[in-house]
Order: sequence, then C-alpha cells, then structure tokens
Amino acid sequence: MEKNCLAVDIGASSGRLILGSLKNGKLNLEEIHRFENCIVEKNGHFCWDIDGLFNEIKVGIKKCYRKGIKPVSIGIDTWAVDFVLLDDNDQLLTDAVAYRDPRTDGIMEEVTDLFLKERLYLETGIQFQKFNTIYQLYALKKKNPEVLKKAKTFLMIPDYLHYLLTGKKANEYTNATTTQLINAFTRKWDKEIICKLGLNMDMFQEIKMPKQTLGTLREELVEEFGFDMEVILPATHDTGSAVISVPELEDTIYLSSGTWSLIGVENHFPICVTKALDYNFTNEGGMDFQFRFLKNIMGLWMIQEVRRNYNNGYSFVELADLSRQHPEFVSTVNVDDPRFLKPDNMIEEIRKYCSETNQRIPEHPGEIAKCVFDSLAIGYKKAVSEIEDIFEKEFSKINVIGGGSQNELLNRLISDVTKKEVYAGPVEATAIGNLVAQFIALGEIEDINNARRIIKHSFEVKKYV
Ligand code: LFR
Repeated sequence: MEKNCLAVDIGASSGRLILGSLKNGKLNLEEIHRFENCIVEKNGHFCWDIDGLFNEIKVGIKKCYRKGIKPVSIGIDTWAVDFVLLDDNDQLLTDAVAYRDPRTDGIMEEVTDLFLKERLYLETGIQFQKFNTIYQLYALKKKNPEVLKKAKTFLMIPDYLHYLLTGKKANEYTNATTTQLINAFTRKWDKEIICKLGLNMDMFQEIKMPKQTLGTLREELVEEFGFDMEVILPATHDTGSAVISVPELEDTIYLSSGTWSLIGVENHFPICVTKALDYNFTNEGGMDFQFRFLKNIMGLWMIQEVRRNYNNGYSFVELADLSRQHPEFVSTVNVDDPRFLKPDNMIEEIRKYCSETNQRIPEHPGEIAKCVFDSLAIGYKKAVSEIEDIFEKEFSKINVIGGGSQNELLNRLISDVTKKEVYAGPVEATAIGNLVAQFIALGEIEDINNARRIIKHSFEVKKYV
C-alpha cells in the first residue's frame, strides 16, 4: 500500500499541511490545508499565536481523515531562532515572542563584549543577527530573570508543536544550530557559551537529528483524530528542509526565496574563516551533517510590508506589473540594513533611506516596488560575489526555490544582474524537504541523493537566461 506522509510547513506569513506520496518514482503533493500566520501584539511584544497555529495543524489533520486519508507520519518545520520556555509543570512560561521584536536591540553588542566575536563564530559557525536565540535569551535574562529561573524546558517553535503532538521533548538539531549555542564540530550544546551567559544548561533538551522518530500521537489526540501516526523529525528549520530539495547542487548557488532570501551553497564542513565572518555568512546545520553556508537577505518581507502599508490594495502580481512601468527609476536601498527588519512603515523607511542617501525618492507604488526588487537583485549579486570570493571559483547557476521562485520579474532580474543561468523551482521546496526526511526514515526512499533524483523528475524547474 502506498504510504502518505504529512508535512506541516509554517512560514512567517502562512502555513500549510501538504500530503506526500510516492508513485512510479515520483513524489506527489496534495495541499490539505492552508492558513495565514502573522505577528500579533501581546503583553507589549510582537509574538506568534502559537495556540492558533497548533489549532490549524489539528484542523488540517482532521481534514485528512475526512478525505479518507490516514498518513503514516507527520513532521513540522517552521522559521528558526524563536522558542518558548516551560515550567516544572510543563506549562508555558513565555509567549512565543517573534524574532522581529525589539527586545534584543543592543543585546548582540553586549554579548559580543563578553565573548570575542571571532571565538563565537569559530565555535558555532553562526552569523551575527540581532534576533538569534542567544540574544533573545540574554535579553530575557536581563529584563525578566525570574522567568528564566523558573524555566525547566527550552523548546524551539517546531519542538514545542511536536511536543504538543507527542508529549515528548527534544531539540531538533538543524533548528538548534540557529540558536548560536550549538558547537558546529561536536553538534552538541556548547556548555561553555551557555554557562558564561549565565543560562541554565539543564533547560536544554537532548539534541535529536532529522529522520529520528520522536514518538506517536498523545492518546487524547488519537481519540480526537480517529487514528495514530508516527511523528518523524524533518529538518525542522524551514530553510534546512528547503535546501534538501535543490535538485542539483553542482556548480549551483541556491536562493531560498520567501519572507527571507537565503542565498548560499551546501558544504560537508563549516567554513569559519575571517572573510566569512566579515561578510556575515552562516553555517547552519543540515540533515546528514551537511552545512548550509549562506547569507540572510531581507527578502520578500519588504514587498509584503509594502503591500500591507498600501492596505493590501494591490496584489503582489499588480505591484510587479506596476514596477515594470518605471524602467527609468533607479534608486536602491541596502537590503542588509537592520532598519528594514520591522520598521513602523516600510514605504516611509524606504523613502527616508533614499532621501538620506541623496537618491530620487520613490513616489508611486510602482516606483516603491521597483526599488525593492532592484535592491534585492543587487543584494543577491553582492552575496554571489562574496561566495565566489570565499570559494575562489565562479558558479554558473542560481537555483531559486520556494514560493518566491514564482516571481518571474525577480527571476529575470536576478539573471540580468548576476549574468548567471537562473533555475526556478520547486515552489514547495520546504514541504518537499520535510517529506523527504520522513520517507527516508520510513525506508521508502534510500537516501538524500536518491531523493534529489526523485525531486528532479517530479517537479517543474523553469530556466531563465
Ligand atoms: C526563513 C528563516 C531563516 C531564518 C529566519 C528567522 O523562514 O527560517 O532561515 O534566518 O527565518 O528565523
């Protein structure tokens, strides 16, 4: 009997439950449920509605059952770095504060006064972003030490959702690396860093690897859903799952395009050389002990926010079409600048930046959109040349994966600006990578190489030259 696995993939703007099945050497996907996700204000912080998200997962599982499908396994991936803390009764001690919350303003500098930046980088291989878990925990320690004192369990967002499904606690490796508290070489919690920060080592859980089975559903959920299934850990960091589904890595730079743009290459070892630190590249842990050497670029978040600031009056396609009407407009912004992480108003922030840098100020929606797309393309070009500088070689292809790979305008622009062949797809890269981990664990796919061959045969990839 053909086995169905369920991937739960939740990004910063939407979540989906996607069913995967294998037939005649191809992977088939069926979207079961899709829902919105957004940042909400709670107790003076920007937070995720974690209970609402778990509820949507339950709705999706029930939809499966109503369609007569009982998946054999499920796995959840989300964005990285965010976490919750539980008390000794396993109750939530914290809200699921979102990484764009300003609680970490200035904290990275305080932590890097305690540690040499070079040392932190050499041990963890992780980029310096003010929202990393290490800075969120340190902010909590400074501002709410009593909360940290009571904390018995540290779980990242997918770990917590997996805990709600199974009652089992673990920290999944790929996502845990984004805390900047995992030693890149031992692949374990770095006790020295944790203790020096004055954090309680005991709240960190056992590290489990993708493809490990966490458990089965809690009894009450089995009753509620009408069936049981295994919970198999995927790469719970969405970018980790996404990169698994790049069909061809040879001579290729991948660009995982969604709320963030993650641009880089896959490696067998972390690269912690000074140049990589200066360019602020990260080495995030991947499935099968691979490392994602990549850079975060502000991504489609900028256009999502622009759209929101226009009260959703234009669709993304309309904004792209409008931008084409202003070929003469050439002002650009630095997409690495943290001022674009969570400005009060993205349109105003872009205008302010242009004015401060003596460029023409974008007026119309088309000019704003053109400024965003051009700036992203320039950001990608810069990252590509940094990668080529570090590897001392040229790459001829860029493979854009994820939802953003559907943006034809941006794909063409990337090809024009970088002068490389651009391949676009698969669109559902993250869910595919999530499913692949489950199918390998179940013995339905041999290994990741085999999986990449299956992906190549199963999904359309468009070429732009
Ligand atoms: C993408 C992503 C990035 C991570 C950012 C914040 O969704 O997971 O990889 O740097 O979100 O968690």
